[in-house]
Formats: sequence, structure tokens, C-alpha cells
Amino acid sequence: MVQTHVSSDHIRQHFTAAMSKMYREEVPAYADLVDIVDDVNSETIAQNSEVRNKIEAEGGISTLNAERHGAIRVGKPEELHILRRAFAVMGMFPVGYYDLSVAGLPVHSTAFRPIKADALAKNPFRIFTSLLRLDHIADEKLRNIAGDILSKRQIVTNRAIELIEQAEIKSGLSHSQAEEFVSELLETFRWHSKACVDVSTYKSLKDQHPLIADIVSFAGPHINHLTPRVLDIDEAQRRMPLRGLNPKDSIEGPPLRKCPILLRQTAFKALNEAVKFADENDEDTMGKHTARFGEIEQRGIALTPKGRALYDELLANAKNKSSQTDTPESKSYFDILKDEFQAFPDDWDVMRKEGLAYFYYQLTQAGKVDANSGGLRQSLEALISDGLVEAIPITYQDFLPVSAAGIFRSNLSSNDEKLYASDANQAQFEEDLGATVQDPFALYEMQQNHSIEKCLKMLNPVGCID
Ligand code: OOG
Ligand code: NI
Repeated sequence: MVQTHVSSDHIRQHFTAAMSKMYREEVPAYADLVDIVDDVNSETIAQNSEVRNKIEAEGGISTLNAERHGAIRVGKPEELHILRRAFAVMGMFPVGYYDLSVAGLPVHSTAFRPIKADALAKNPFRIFTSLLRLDHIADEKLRNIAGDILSKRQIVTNRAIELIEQAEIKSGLSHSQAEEFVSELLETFRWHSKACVDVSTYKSLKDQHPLIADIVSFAGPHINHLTPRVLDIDEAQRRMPLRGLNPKDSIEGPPLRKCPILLRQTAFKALNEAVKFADENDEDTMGKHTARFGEIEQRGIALTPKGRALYDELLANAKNKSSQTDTPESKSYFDILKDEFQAFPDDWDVMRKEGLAYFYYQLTQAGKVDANSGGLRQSLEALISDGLVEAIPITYQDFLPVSAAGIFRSNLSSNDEKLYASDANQAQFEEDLGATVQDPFALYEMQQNHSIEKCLKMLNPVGCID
């Protein structure tokens, strides 16, 4: 009997909704953040018809409301490997390598996400996934203890593994298998209020680095935050304290602009939660662990390597200046950032002509009429200025290492903004992952180039043009 498969997009949608429900139940403060986002989004849509039309075109409010990303931290190569296979069932593939050793964090990361434009449009859910680098634990004895603890755990249920194998062999899952897969996989990301280490081991791991304690002390890689999309991140940041949430000091990423670039994100700081250590039996001896928080994001256009280099330079300047002028009467980080970014053109046309950002090209209504009459011979620029082709910004789908470090830091109660020597090891990461990570720039460039080819082919069915 031929079984019909559900699409990987459908499984991802289902998984996103299930994760959202679980996390709102586990972390009530996160449910409050979602309320703020819902309010800000509906107010923005009501006040701004341009935004309203854009959201409608993107699939309406239910597409808008689905979470955009989450994050987990795994402890050993086998865990990264099996999760890569699990995410593939949902059409999520590793894109980008993030070396967080430069921020003094003992992890390196990738983001599992959909690749194709139509899959991203349906549901762009990404999981930022970090792998612990055991070799970054300086104390040899502790390194061995951590390695031992991790070697004993299995983070994916046996049934989930069977279903992953099924999906790989049969190139998909049936409807009921997909439902079972999502509910089995959810177990991997669930919170465990009972640690699998005793208090003293926890303390030594935490002394080494709080991130190590978070990764090693529990039975699995609990989801540590989810991130919905907000249409006005500055307003949502302002509202957090009014709802009793404690936001991080500043929004990560570029300043507010007319033409948004890359990714702006902020979070409320991680909660101090009760956990029971392995050697504590008495209800009164609950310990504390800080790990889980809620985040919001607002995305802009994807930048080319040239645009990204400019972004990195301006951001580094702003960070340097603000650390030098730390007096009460000095300018705020936000003002310094805004000043620095004056040097980044805030105009789609200029950004496009200077090759700073990626665009998707399509025929305008007039272009379609012309295509039918045939015989055009013009360059892309001429077609744009004649109103036959239009350039639409391509949304950035990835993450930013400096921002990610800021998010990690604010949730590990660490103010260490020092830069450390890079210890990138993408080859090792890919070996552990069992696959290569895709280059985000190459994906955007391919999308842009395909769109140009398609326009030119439609306008010049037989001819060649420059
Ligand atoms: C991941 C932090 C990075 C982001 O949005 O940049 C991240 C973590 O805390 O595990 O999620
Ligand atoms: Ni995040």
C-alpha cells in the first residue's frame, strides 16, 4: 500500500506550535512576552496600512504569530548528529558556523533552518544549536567528569530514532507518524527540574563556566528560549518592565533605520529557577539554576559580504566608543550606535547599487505586459529605471555572532565583553555534525541570481543581454 507523506513544512509547523505551547506552559513569563508581542503587533498593523498589506501578503496574522526561532545547547557530537537527522525530517538544515570562542564561550554553533524561499515563507522556524567544546574545560579532572556524565545520556527517545530512520528510508512520514514524531521529539527539549549531578559537581562545573553547568547537569538539552517576531521591537522593549519582565540593557544588532538590515533582537533576562540536585531529597533543599528566558526579534535585509564588513566595522566602532565613554553625562550606547551607522546608506536603491545587500528581482505589471510583446534588449539597471523590473529586499534568515554572544551573556549573568583569541574549528564541528554547514551568503546570492536570470529570460526569450 502506498502511504501518503505529509510535507516537511507541515511537520515543522506542527513542531513549532507544539514547542510554543510547551514553553508557554513551562515558563509563564514567556507567555507574558507573547502577550506583549501580540499587542504591539496588532497595534502596529492597525496603525500602518503598509505593514498591514505586507503581513497579509505574507500569509496573515497566524503566519506572523508563529515563533521564529529557539535555541538549545548539546553536550556531545552524537547529540548534534542525531538532532541534525531529526531536524532534516522537518526541512531544517544546518546553515552557518558561529565561533563563540571569541566571546569566551566554550561552544560553537550552527542554525538549523529551512533553505528554500517557499519553505521559509510557510514557516521559517530555526533552532540555534550550540555544541559544548569539552576541550575548553581547562581542569582535566573536571573535563573527565563532564565527559563521563555526558557519555551516559541519551537525549532522543528510541521511538523518535525509529521514526527518523523511517523518514530517511521512506523519504517522509505519514500523518500519524508525523504526529508521533513531534510529540516524541518534544521530550528532548523538555525542562528537567531534577539535575543529574550533585550540588558539588554542579558548583565546580558552574565555576568553570555557567554554560558548562547548564549543558552537563541535566538529562537533556532543554529549550532555553523561543523568539517570536515583533513589528516594533523598540516599543516591545519599553513595555517589558511594565509587565514585570526584566529586559537586557540594549537591543542587539543595528540601530532603528528606515530600511532595516540584518537582525535586531532583545530578551528578558533568564529566570532563577528551582532545581533539585541528585543528592537532595528533602523538598526544602531546592537549588537554583539560571537558564531560561524569552526573546523577540525583528529582521531586515540580508547583507552581501561587502555590506556585512561595513556592518561589523561600524558595530565594533560603536562598542569601542561606548566602552571608552562610560560616564553618566556621556552619550548612551544607542546614540553612539546611531551616529556610527550614519555611514551605512539608509536607502534601498543606494544599498542595491553599492552591492551592500541582496535583492529578489521580479517583473512589474508593466514588465509582464512587455514580456508578452517580446523583443526587449536592455540591462538590468535600465529595466529597473524603466519600471519593468522591481527589486524586493531579501530577508536575513540567519544569526549574528556578536548579537548571539550578547544574548548568551545577558542570560548567564556575565558582563564579560572581552574579546578572546578565536579558536574556530568548523572542520571538527562538521565532522561531529556528520554534514557540512551551508554558507548563508551563497544561499542569498543564489536566490538573487536565479531571480535575475528568470526576469531576463522572461523579457528576452531568445536574445542575450549584458
Ligand atoms: C543561544 C543564543 C543565541 C540568538 O538569537 O542569537 C541566540 C543560547 O543562548 O543558547 O539564540
Ligand atoms: Ni535567540
